[in-house]
Amino acid sequence: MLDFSIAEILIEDRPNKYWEMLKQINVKNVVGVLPRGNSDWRMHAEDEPWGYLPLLKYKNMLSNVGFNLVAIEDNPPMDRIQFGLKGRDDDIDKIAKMIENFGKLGIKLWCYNWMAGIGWLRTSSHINSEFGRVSGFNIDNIKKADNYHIKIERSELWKNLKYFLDHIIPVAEENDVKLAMHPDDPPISDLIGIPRIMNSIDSYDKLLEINKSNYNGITLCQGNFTLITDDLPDVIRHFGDRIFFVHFRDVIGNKYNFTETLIGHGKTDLYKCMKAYNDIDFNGIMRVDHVPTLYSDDANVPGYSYLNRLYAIGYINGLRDSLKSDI
Ligand SMILES: [Mn+2]
Repeated sequence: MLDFSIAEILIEDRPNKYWEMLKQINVKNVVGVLPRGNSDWRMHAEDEPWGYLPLLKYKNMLSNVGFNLVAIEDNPPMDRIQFGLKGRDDDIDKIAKMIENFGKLGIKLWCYNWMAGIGWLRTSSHINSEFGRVSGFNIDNIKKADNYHIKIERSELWKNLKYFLDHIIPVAEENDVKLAMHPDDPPISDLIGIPRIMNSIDSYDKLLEINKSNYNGITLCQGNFTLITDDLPDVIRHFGDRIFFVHFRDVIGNKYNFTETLIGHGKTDLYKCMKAYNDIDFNGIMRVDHVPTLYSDDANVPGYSYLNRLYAIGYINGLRDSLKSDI
């Protein structure tokens, strides 16, 4: 049975008209980011947006509008943890505290990633396509880029990840907060001189192997996973109940050269994916991810067109309804 919750990510620091539109199409659950830019009238922003009080204020703002904050998708500073640098234990302690705060506030999922140093990357955010402006990545564009200033071996990244999980997962268990690892984006194994480790099915098997807790799980970002497998529905069945969170989007191209595209016009068979979520009784959270920017849309963040996200939410609802047993 498909008992998942459709949530939408809110990237604004205060209510806007899109939030009202989401409620009107029955989206009540939302995914948030750390309220790092939520400044007051003195332009004072929080130094530690993972602290209890900033998170409380953020959650209350959302619930005052009528939303239930079900997940946070954002990395606090993690460079020292990922690179294994001096001071990493202080940063791990901060994350432990953040997880405790999530627990106190009923935020039951944290989506994080292990993209050390650089984070997710696009080489263009304003490519014209028949569906509106889209973001894309082309590895040829970054051939002349300087290597990242820190060097690290792949094996060290794995060691540091295990060290991190062994410290944080017990805190997550105690506070009933699940961890959902987002894949490397783009899902390639080296980026500007830094190895990356979360970009294959094997690497996700290994993630689940190095810490076997039920709180150690996956963000299945379709746009990335579809670039590392030719059979995404099979991968969904393979990971089953360790998928806690789904990013519903699609791309065209390959992992070295791709653009995002309108839902239903990419390389992924979305109906078969939804059937696979049905097969595994997916009961986590699903949200729309990057979409093309539609003409006249007034969202100013590439990939987060208000109108097209509404379209994608409708698409998900339609696919889900098509699988209801009484139809
Ligand atoms: Mn994603």
